[in-house]
Formats: sequence, C-alpha cells, structure tokens
Amino acid sequence: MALQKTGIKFSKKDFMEFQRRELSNEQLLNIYKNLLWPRLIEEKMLVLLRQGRISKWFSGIGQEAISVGATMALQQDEWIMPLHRNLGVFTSRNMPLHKLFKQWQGAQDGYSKGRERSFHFGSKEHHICGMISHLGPQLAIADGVALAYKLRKEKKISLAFTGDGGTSEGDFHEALNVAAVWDLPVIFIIENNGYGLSTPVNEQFRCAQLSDRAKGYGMESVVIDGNNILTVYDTIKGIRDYCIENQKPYLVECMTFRMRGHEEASGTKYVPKELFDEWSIKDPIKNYETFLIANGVLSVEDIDNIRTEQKQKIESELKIGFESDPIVVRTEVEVRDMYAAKALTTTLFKGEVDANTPPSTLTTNHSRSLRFIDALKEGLHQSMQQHSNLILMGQDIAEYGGAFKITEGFLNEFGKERVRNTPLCESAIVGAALGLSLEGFKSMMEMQFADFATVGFNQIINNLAKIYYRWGQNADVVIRMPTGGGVGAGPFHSQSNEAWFVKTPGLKVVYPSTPYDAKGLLIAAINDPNPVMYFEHKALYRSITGEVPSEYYEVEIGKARRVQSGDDISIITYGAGVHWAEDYAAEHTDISIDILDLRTLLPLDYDAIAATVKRTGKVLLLHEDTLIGGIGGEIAAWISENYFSYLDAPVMRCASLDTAIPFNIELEKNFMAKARLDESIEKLLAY
Ligand SMILES: Cc1ncc(C[n+]2csc(CCOP(=O)(O)OP(=O)(O)O)c2C)c(N)n1
Repeated sequence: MALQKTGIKFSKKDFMEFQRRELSNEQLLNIYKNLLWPRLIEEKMLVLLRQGRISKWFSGIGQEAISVGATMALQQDEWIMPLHRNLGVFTSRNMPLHKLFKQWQGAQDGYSKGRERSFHFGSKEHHICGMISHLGPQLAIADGVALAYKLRKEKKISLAFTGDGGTSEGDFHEALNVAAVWDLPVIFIIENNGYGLSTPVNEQFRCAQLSDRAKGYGMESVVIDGNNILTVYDTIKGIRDYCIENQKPYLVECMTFRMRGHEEASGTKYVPKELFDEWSIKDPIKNYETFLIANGVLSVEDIDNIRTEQKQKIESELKIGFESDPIVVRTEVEVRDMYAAKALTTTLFKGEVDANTPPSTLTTNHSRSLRFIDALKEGLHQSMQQHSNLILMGQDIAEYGGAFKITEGFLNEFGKERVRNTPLCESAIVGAALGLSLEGFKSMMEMQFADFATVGFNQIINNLAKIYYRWGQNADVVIRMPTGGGVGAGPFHSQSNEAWFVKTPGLKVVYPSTPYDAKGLLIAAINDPNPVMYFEHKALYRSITGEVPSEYYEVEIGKARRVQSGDDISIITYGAGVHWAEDYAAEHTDISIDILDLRTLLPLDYDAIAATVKRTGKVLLLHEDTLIGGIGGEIAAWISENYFSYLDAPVMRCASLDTAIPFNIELEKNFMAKARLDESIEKLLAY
C-alpha cells in the first residue's frame, strides 16, 4: 500500500511510477478497460454537447483514475457517494451506457424518470447514492451506511468523495468528526484538483495539504497521486481492509487536475496555461498505456483495438439511448412519487385504531391517564421493542436521557448501539440517518430544540425530502422537534418553525396536542417509510394528561380530530392552540364552537376542514406560529378557493406577533396568539 504519513507535502516526483505488485496481466488489462471507458464516453459526450444533443456536462477528464481505482477496490455491494466528476464510479459499477445516456437526456426510462440532471441520481441496485448539488451532504450519508455495516458486524466499508472546494463546507467537518468519534469504517476521498470552480486552492484553505485536517479528527490520512490508477487502486484496497479490520475511518487526498472547465459552458480562462501543459504529461490514461506497453502487457495494436471496440460499443449503446419515447407527463404520478408507499405489513399492527374513535372506546383494557411526555416516551419505547432496526440519535439522549428526559432509561434496556449520543452536528446526524435508511434501518433523531433544525436544514429539505422522488430511495427517518413557547425560553428555544417544513413536499409534518395522539402519532411516524417532522410542544409535556391505551397503536397520519362540535363558529388549530380553544369554549358556553385539531400539517386533512366550514360558515384559524407565512394563511386560501359559498364571514386568523419570541414572560404573553384569541372570536362572531 503506497501510504505516506499525514502532513507530507505532495511532491511531483511521486508521479507515475507504476507498481504492479501481485496483479496479473489479466487484472491489469481489466483495470485499463475500466479506466479508458469513462474517458471515451466523455469524449463522445463533448461532441454531443457541441451538437446540442445533451444539455450540461461536468467533465472528469484527467481525474478518472480516482473514480475507477476507488470503485474497483471496493466490493460491488458497498455504498459509494459520488459527485459530479465521478463518471468512473458509475461506469465501474457496470451501469449500462444506454441507460446512463437516457438519464442525461432526462428520459423517463433513465435512472430518475426524467426528474434529475447530470450526476444527481443514484441507484440502489448499484449501491450508488445520488448527490445533491450542495456537495458536502454526501459525506455524512456515508457515515450512516458505515454505521449500518458496523451494527450488523458486516465486513464492509462505505466511500464518499469530495472536491477540495467541498472541504470548506461544515458538512465535511461534521461528517469526518462523527466517523472518527463513532469509529466508522468510511473512506473519505478528497479529489484535490486545484480549483473550486474558478477559485484556486490558495484562496480556499491554509493547511499545507488537506489531509492534514485528519489529525484534528483523530483520523489517519494519506496523500497519493490521484492520476496513477495502480496507486489509487492499491491504496484504497489496502485502506479498505485496514479500516474494516480496525473499525475506523480514513482520509485520502488524491492530487489531480481538472483538465477542462468547471462545466463545459464555463471555460478555463482563469487557469494558467502552464498548468495544463504540466498536467497533460501526467494524464492517467496515457501514462498507464505506456506502462502496459513497456511491461509487455499490451501492444500498441492491442490498445488501438480496445479503443476501437469501446468506441463501437459507445455508438451502439447511444443508439439505444436515443430511442426513448417522449416523456409522458402524469401529474398524479409526479405528486404521488414524492412519498414512498407504506408497506402493507407495517399498517397491520394489532391495536391499530380509526383516527376519529374516541379514546374511551379504543381498548378493552389498560387505558390510563398519562402525561403528554409519558405518552411520548411510551410510544418511543414500544417502537424500540417493535423494530429491532430502530436507532435513536441525539445530543445527550443516552446516559442523560435527553434534555427533556424522554429517553431516560432507554440506554440500559436497548444498549449504546441503538441509543446514541451525538456530537453537536445536526447536519451530519440527519445525513447519517439517511445513510441508515439506505441499508434498511429506521432512525429517530431528537433535535434538542426544534430551533436547532436550522443547522441540519439542508439535509432535511434537500436530501430527506426529495430523495424518494429523485431516485426512489426512501428516507425512513423521524425527527422529533421539541417546539413552542410559553416557557420563558427566549428567541432560540421557543420558536414555532413548523411552517418551514410544511412547504417542503416529501416531508410529513405531525403535531399532536393530546397524550393519546402523542403516542399513536409517534408510532405511526416511526412506521412510516418517509421522513416525518414530529413536533411536540414543550409546554404540553408536563401540563397535559389524558387517557392513553397501554397497547401499541397508531393514530393515522393525515387525519384531523374533531375535538368538539358546534354550530356558531369553527376553530381550526393544532398543538397548544387546541387547548386554548378548548379553554375558551369552556369559559363561553353560550357560543357553540366546532373545534378541529389538525394533528397533521402535511398532508392536511382537507375533508375534515371542509366539513367544519360547511357546519358553521365562520372559521378562525388559530396557531402559535407567527402570522405571515404561517399555515393559517394557506388553509384560509384553500377554504376561500373551494368553499366560498359556505362562508358567512371572511376566514380569519389568530396567530402570534410577527416578531422573534421575547424572553420576558410579559412580553412573551403579549407575543402569543392566545393574547388575541378573545378579540379574534368576537370579531368573527360580529359578522
Ligand atoms: C453549497 C454549495 N455552494 C456552492 C455551489 C456551487 N458549486 C458547485 S461545484 C462548485 C465547486 C466545487 O469545487 P470542488 O469541491 O473542488 O469540486 P470540483 O468541482 O473541483 O470537482 C461550486 C462552488 C454548490 N453547488 N453548493
């Protein structure tokens, strides 16, 4: 294994001394064919691009040895997280060119049904995880996959790529740190090609080599010649065995150069010409051919023949690739495919109940009064018993039991592997949760406070929410979000941020208001194969009690609950708002109020909303979230569009002030929607 110690500066003299080691001629030839294949495909793509037959191209010319060598060093069923210059990963996993080509054309029968561009797609069959444009998020997904391998004691590794530019993202730091702390078998490869788009490395970082950073994570690293296919192959193969044996991650910095522009339209004016001259001498393919000829493995004629054969194959594959039928647009399929269908087996649990059955009729036995927080805890506990593949992750959730003590005692019962403290790195943990999904695990991540979801926002919004639609991989993840104010906790421990997620197709957003729902909806969220943002109002944890069956049951996601019926006005609400509405109704028995608890904000229960509108004709939307952009506006618009003729008054909203949440309890009271509930209802009644 051609390893150098961490921190050794890369020197040019290390280039292109090929070491064949124990590789047979046949193996050397196989490596050559794999190395040449993406180059010839790319050369053809550049022609097609000029002819306007494909739309965009990110070139990996000059960097092929890294993708090809690394992929060949792994087993076929080990997950790889490639980026936009890694055509060699896709080709070395033997993905048929005609289908790749259909993908690049946006055809229905490509890998993403026309929904994704260039290299932003994956394939479960090939164990390739599709990138999102943001680059860095790929790295933490590799952590999750490696965790899955580790938990199953499989002798496998995951491998993620980053460019030099991507190493400045927080995601790089978070993913490497988590891999180190959890002793995960992951190989992180940096392709240092000198530029991040137009920005040279001396404007990106100050360390001598990017691999120097490994030391800060307590990780080993090496710098290698990324243009030498045998060095890459041999190094990654050796590191793979080493990391599996020792259960640890490794950082590999591959020195290389981007021989074309960032993407084909952007040019290379900012790159000094001498660099191209210098690096064309180090071309990975030319050099390997020279080596093969010099060692009698291939003749010049053999090489010509292989090139001709591959070019012919490209032409015949392209012919098939161009044969796609025009895309058939079906809106219902597009909308449906934002979510994975729930497998029948997961819906048929004993004790499953209809969403509108009152708690008292639910169970023949064992219903008792529990606090909201205890109901949550019970739902989570029973889910851990139900699903041996459910992993809990969050800050301080193990020995400490979590900031709100919801997982207290779980560690003793379920062990450290399944109840995992995390470093402060929300983005990496959401990414790792996704990685666990790739390997069939379920996970629940506890945000210590819903406010901190901002730090994991990209992974939630762009990866978890969209991955199923993009290439059919579901994100079987629940993120618990302790939310809401009324507890004097100030602007960053009290926000109602559910609306940020409600406008993101692909997520489900659940928000219980009673102990009964808290348990049943949490169980349903964990059974759901899609990403669920599970909001739990902190002020309800210990202030609300209610009947909760002791058995394992689901409350159906997407079904609202009629809290009480009335004829004068409707209050549509959720979370703490349900209790405000109930308190108001109890104090104003002369007003007949229909109260609807939404319970799920995405997807909304439009039938239940319509029913209450028809019943009263006067609707108030009540929520603790601030007014502008809150879900109340969305529901109001929907009612006006669809049920205008039933209305006897404008649809009204009662929400919190459009300010941050203040700390002082009097200021906070004034901020809260509840402070304006009386006047809102009076106004509505006056119509
Ligand atoms: C979060 C984010 N910021 C900016 C971009 C725009 N962008 C795409 S690729 C790129 C350069 C990446 O450089 P590097 O990581 O070195 O990879 P390379 O393109 O050189 O292979 C930039 C700035 C992006 N896609 N995502």
